[in-house]
Amino acid sequence: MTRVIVSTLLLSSLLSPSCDSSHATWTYEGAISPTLSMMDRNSDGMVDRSEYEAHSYYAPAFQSVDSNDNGELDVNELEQLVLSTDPVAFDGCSTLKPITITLNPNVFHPGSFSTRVLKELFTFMLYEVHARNPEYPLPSEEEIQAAANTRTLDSPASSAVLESLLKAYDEVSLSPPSHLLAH
Ligand SMILES: [Ca+2]
Ligand SMILES: [Ca+2]
Repeated sequence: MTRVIVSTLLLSSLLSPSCDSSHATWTYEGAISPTLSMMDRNSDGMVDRSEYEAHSYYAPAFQSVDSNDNGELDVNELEQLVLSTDPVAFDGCSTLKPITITLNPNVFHPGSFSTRVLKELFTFMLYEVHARNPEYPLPSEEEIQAAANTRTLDSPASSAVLESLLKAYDEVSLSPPSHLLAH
């Protein structure tokens, strides 16, 4: 094993323009070498089937990784394994699952900064009321968007939405955001 590490370091040094090992060129072999060293329990510089299977978990079967079919894995075969395999597989976890979170389209929307801030404020307030009382009638998506499009809290459309939301907060016994109480 020591021989492999040394030869890898030598290789890295040879590849480095400065020939200074502290600035050795990054190589796949160099990156994989510590992994091979860790798996190589009998320190013969190769990873045999039992050494591989002690760590492989859900990784591909040994024979599919042993591309030259000599019963042992060298650093290049391990490199190809890493490059072709989802890293999660090495952690003993199941393979990656599809994302199941559905993004709320109300949270991400185009428009100017002021429009977005107003829409987020109104939408936040709407969700707070809705969480407390799903039956309570609230401004529609269109009303909120129209108010946000005015880009100001003092516009008639925004004032109407805000007023109805503040009334809703009061009626479902919620405290509204304190900076809105002056309005
Ligand atoms: Ca070995
Ligand atoms: Ca092999």
